[in-house]
Amino acid sequence: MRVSILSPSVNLFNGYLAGNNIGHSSVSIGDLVEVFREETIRKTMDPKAVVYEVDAFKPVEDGSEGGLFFGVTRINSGAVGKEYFMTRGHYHTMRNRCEFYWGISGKGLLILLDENRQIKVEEISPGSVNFIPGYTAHRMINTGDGILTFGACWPSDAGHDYEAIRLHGFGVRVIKNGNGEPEILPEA
Ligand code: PAN
Ligand code: ZN
Repeated sequence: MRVSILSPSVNLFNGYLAGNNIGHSSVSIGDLVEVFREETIRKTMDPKAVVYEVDAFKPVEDGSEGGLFFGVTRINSGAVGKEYFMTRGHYHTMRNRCEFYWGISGKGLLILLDENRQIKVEEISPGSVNFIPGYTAHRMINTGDGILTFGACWPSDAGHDYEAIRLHGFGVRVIKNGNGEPEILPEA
């Protein structure tokens, strides 16, 4: 029997994914209308400035049952006013679908919001693993001075629902306080 060795097309060590079935997306200041508390400040910023990028490895068809997707997100260091750069955040369209996140580089906070609007905040750092249960919206925030890079693995039929967050928010905001430390404030 002959068994051939295939080269893996995904390498996690540098936080970038490349190869077959890997898509890339980039989210800039101009895309994040009314996502940050200080919308007036956001409008004065360069709309082309990149807030985060996602590489997503989709080895099965989007929406298919039983498959998994694997992604890497890189959030730049920065803020809109005092509010740290963060992902838009979402529920999964199929609400019971779970996900793993894990830290690759940098540091940040993961905000988890369930459908009863109960909030949990978890830290993420290189090597940390966070489980996101079903029925729970998730947003990652870069509270560090460098790029926050994290991995994610989620079911291929989960889907992304951004609308519920657009309408009702996350309940909290994470800002840099006068001591340069992250502070979690209730959403105004
Ligand atoms: C992640 C996120 C990624 C970008 O792959 O999609 O970090 O965040 P937003 O989708 O909220 O813009 C994931 O949670 N997938 O399900
Ligand atoms: Zn998700």
